[in-house]
Amino acid sequence: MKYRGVIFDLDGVLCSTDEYHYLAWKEIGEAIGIDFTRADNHRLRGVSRMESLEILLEKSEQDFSQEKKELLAERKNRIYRKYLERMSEKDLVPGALELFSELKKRNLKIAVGSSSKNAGFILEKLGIRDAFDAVVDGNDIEHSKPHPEVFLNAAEALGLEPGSILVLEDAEAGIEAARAGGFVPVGIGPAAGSAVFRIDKLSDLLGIIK
Ligand code: B16
Ligand code: MG
Repeated sequence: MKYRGVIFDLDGVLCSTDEYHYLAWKEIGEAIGIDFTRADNHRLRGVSRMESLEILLEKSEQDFSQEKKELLAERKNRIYRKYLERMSEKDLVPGALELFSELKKRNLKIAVGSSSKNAGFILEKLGIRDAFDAVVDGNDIEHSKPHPEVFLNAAEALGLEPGSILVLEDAEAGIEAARAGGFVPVGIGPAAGSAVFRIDKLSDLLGIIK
């Protein structure tokens, strides 16, 4: 078999937290006089919290000190975490558990590779914290996607070569990261334009592995 592992992105692949990010950033935008739109939010997919803030601040004419930026990012995260609190196993994307067990049956290893520092909390809420052979998230990396660090760390933890791993991503930044690390990117949803493979739903992944 050609592939030996799958790395799953979290937000946008195994669950949908986009709306929560949007509502939280919108509240921050309002506090500093910025109209933050859903189109703006789209640009934040896969990028880190501080980089997301920098994108939001492109709309502001004010200069913010590093200290103020960190306070804004913390405030956004507190709002975002309140939304995450409401999540449960029902928020796991349909077909995920079945896919994990089918992949394991076929002797593929599975990991999560997420830019989010809240990934552990989200995985717990989704009831899949122990489902993976490895979890690498925003707390474990210095460089966020499109840098490949998160996926390279996950490959190392799985003990597999990047070329033997499919990376399932919803965001262009994640597709780029996978490509840069020598992985095989699989795009899910409309955002991931330049992936090697494209799928519409999780179970379609089995058609690629065969
Ligand atoms: P946090 P992923 C990413 O998660 C999100 O797509 C992105 O929108 C967010 O800014 C980033 O995590 C950081 O999230 O504020 O929770 O650390 O798609 O890489 O799983
Ligand atoms: Mg994502």
